[in-house]
Amino acid sequence: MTVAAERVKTTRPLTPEQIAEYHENGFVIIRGFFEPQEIEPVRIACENDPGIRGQETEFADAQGNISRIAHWTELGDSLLGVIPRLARVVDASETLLGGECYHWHSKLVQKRPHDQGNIGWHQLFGGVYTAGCLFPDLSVGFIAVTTNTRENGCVKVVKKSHLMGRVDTAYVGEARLCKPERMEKILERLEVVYCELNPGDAVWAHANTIHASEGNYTNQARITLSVHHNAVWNEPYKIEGLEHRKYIPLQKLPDSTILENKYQIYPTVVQKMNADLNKVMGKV
Ligand SMILES: O=C(O)CCC(=O)C(=O)O
Repeated sequence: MTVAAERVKTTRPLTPEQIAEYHENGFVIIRGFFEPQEIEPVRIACENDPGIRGQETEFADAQGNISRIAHWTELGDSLLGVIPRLARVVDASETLLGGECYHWHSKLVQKRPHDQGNIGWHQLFGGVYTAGCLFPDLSVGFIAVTTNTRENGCVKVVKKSHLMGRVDTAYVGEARLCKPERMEKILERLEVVYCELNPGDAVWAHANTIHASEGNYTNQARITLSVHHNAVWNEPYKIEGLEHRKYIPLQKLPDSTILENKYQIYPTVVQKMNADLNKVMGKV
């Protein structure tokens, strides 16, 4: 099912305006990145994939309210193994990072109706720095599986926060977040953007872009699939015990893979995580 990487290119490249917006603001919203027919099977997998349903890590905030996260590093031929390898996804990350990238990890973050878990302010680089990555040369793509609104806990980002570099972290409850004292000052000076998305819309963000999400106060589930890629030159310098973070060349797949049903539906193998968002249980 794999296709030689050099032969596969996206038919939906980012536009020069989208690329410029990402570099200027630290994120870019890409409307209609996936067709509704491509993204609906992901929502169904959340309900039916025995690798996911019931296997999520329940991630509690300081008040004990939960979000549910399924996390995987290995990419198989299941739907959720295929999406991080799709040409449009890989090419977006490589265009924004400026060169070849590989899969770091992917997550399904679910806030079921009335799950009131807050995911506090953090940077992707906050966690991967301790994993031994020297540069903030990772990208994260948040893809809306269901409608994401402010009321149901959509991802929110601090515009231009990528320009600040790495912000010191501190544990707030079990989660390691941007230091609250500094965060308070950042929020006085920079704008917060709530990324309200329809299913299939996506947001690509820089590893230093500070982001978070609030609780779901509606009757609708909020589900987001996030795909993380690391630049090849940014492989962690300490690999012992972190073999799952090693550079493995990505086998890109054509954009048409989902619409042509060229994937297996189940199962996706997920790993338990801890509250640090970037840490798989027991290892970074
Ligand atoms: O999907 C969300 O609510 C936020 C997830 C997040 O912040 C992350 O995966 O780093």
